[in-house]
Amino acid sequence: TILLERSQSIGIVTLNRPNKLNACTSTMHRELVDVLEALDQDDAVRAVVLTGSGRAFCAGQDLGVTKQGPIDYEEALKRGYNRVIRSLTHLEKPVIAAVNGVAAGAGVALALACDYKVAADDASFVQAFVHIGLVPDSGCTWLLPRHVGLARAMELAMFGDKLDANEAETIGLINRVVPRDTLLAEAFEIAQRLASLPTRAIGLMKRAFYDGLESSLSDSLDREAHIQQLASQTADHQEGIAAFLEKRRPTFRGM
Ligand code: LHQ
Repeated sequence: TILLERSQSIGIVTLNRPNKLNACTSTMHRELVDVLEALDQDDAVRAVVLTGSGRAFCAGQDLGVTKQGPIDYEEALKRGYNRVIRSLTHLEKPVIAAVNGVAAGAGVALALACDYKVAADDASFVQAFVHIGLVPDSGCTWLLPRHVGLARAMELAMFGDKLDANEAETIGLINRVVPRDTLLAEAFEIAQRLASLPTRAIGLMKRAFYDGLESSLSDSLDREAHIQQLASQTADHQEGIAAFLEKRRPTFRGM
């Protein structure tokens, strides 16, 4: 249900249940966590793209499984979605969401947990939870207001209206909208650009931003100092300084 392709230094992860609009099952969660952990460990990979096959990005939880009997939602979330969201946000490399179509429910969370979001012009975003009497989960209550502010987040969650890609860009839910036919090429180009940057520094800044969102300015200052110390020990920092002094472009190797 998850495809992994490596191309140059990019890992391309594809949610692959197109006839169910890539709605998530527990198998899919397990595979996704395994793939993301493998990419995190793989030094040859310096950026990751997450996309969906077919006409949707991800329709959230597979509602069909409710027919097989009652689900313990708390368990399903803790074992499934929560681990996926942590794998994305803890991955110390840039992750690009290439949103190829509708993202609904937890599918929106998958995109929000990525570090850069590019969407096809016909993609859309819907906080579908309210339509089935549920509340936003999979990190949406944390991620959504941090992207679009509390007023918009509450509005999207309460009404559950579909937001098109251009509106999503305008309110800061995503970074960029591109023509549908060029989505994967654009996402790959963004990934390549990010992969040519100092990967360790990007991984560390990602950690610092997430931690910073949950702590005081004073604690953030101390944490930045510590994280900067780690960044300063990388070969890419030495290369950056050398290139500056020699008035040439740096060649970062991601270490
Ligand atoms: C689907 C689904 C789907 C199964 C489309 N499941 N088949 C986590 C843990 C535990 C519990 C609860 O919640 C969560 C987190 C969540 O994510 S809750 C939110 C779950 N997701 C939704 O409520 C979204 C439901 N889907 C929709 O609202 C629409 O399908 C969207 C807006 C995604 C797309 O609409 P359309 O483009 O009009 O497509 P469609 O509705 O015709 O769907 C196409 C097919 O995909 C259809 O199957 P069929 O056999 O008739 O062709 C749908 O039944 C199926 N599908 N979403 N989540």
